[in-house]
Amino acid sequence: PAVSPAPTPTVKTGGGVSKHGKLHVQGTQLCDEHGAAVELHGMSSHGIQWFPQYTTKQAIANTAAYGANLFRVAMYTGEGGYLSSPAQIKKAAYAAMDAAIENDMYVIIDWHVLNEGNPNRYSDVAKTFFAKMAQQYASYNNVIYEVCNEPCNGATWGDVKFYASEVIPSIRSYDKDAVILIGTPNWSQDVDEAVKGPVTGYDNIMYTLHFYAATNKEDLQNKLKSAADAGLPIFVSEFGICSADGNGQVDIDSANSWISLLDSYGISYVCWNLSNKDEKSALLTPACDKTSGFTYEDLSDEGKWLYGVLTSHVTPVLN
Ligand code: IDC
Repeated sequence: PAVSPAPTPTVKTGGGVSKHGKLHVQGTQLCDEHGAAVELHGMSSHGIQWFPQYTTKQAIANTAAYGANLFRVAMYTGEGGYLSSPAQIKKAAYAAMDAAIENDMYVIIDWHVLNEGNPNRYSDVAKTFFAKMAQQYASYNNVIYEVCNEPCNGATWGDVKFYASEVIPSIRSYDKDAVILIGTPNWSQDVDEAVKGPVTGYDNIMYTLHFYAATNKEDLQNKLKSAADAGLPIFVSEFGICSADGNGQVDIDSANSWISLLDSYGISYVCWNLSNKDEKSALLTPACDKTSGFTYEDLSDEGKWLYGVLTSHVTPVLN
């Protein structure tokens, strides 16, 4: 099917770590080492316990060629993820991060809390994990820490704040200033809660908002606007353009209105997910069995749309 063109971006920021260097947060805005506002764009892996084949250097290079300067490593805690096989999953996460780093990209290590609901349930494990991660990667400007994907099932902002107060020090004991992303309640939608009592005492903290364009429209956009206007630094570390279940139908009009909004606020965004799983939120078609060297025809509806968005923000390397 035809995919309508992406909106004209208001911010054009391409270029990877060698161009932008160490990131920091100034007010609500993510900035680069030279003090310029920067937007990071890219794709998220699917769960690395299921689709590690799309986290290789070549697979990620393909996303960079589309104009992405960020890759997110979704390390599920549940569903066969880190909690059940820590050694194996940690190895997969390190491999994915190293692959992104070799491509000169920023990389998010995402502690993908989902069905666990309240991140405090496994905060001891998280603390140990993030301390090791920070120890390993503190000298790289590439790494962004996402301490909990989506608090849900009744986890409150108070719960998340408590969790953050436990986990942030283990990162900061090795990495003094890398950007840290904190999830918000209700599947990372309630940025209005974070606005009422942001985490204090640390620099370079941002709060995540996640949306799925066919499900989340004006209400959530208004939440984003109010929170950003009130001074909350927001990062869209995950979004899709289909329904929130990762399937259903893509909604291109809603997707485009989200991108225009994010661009107007200079907010960075990461699209879910780089895989060929038979679901609408997968960026590759189920028929594509390549794990790199993807062509336009290999892209799903969401993939083609994202290609338009990414290439409109930078001068593409590929055609
Ligand atoms: C979905 C995947 C799907 C998988 C499911 C369960 O697309 O293949 O079976 O997780 O783990 C999120 C989550 C993200 C979800 C995605 C779509 O962060 O893990 O992925 N979603 O449901 N939040 C809102 C939507």
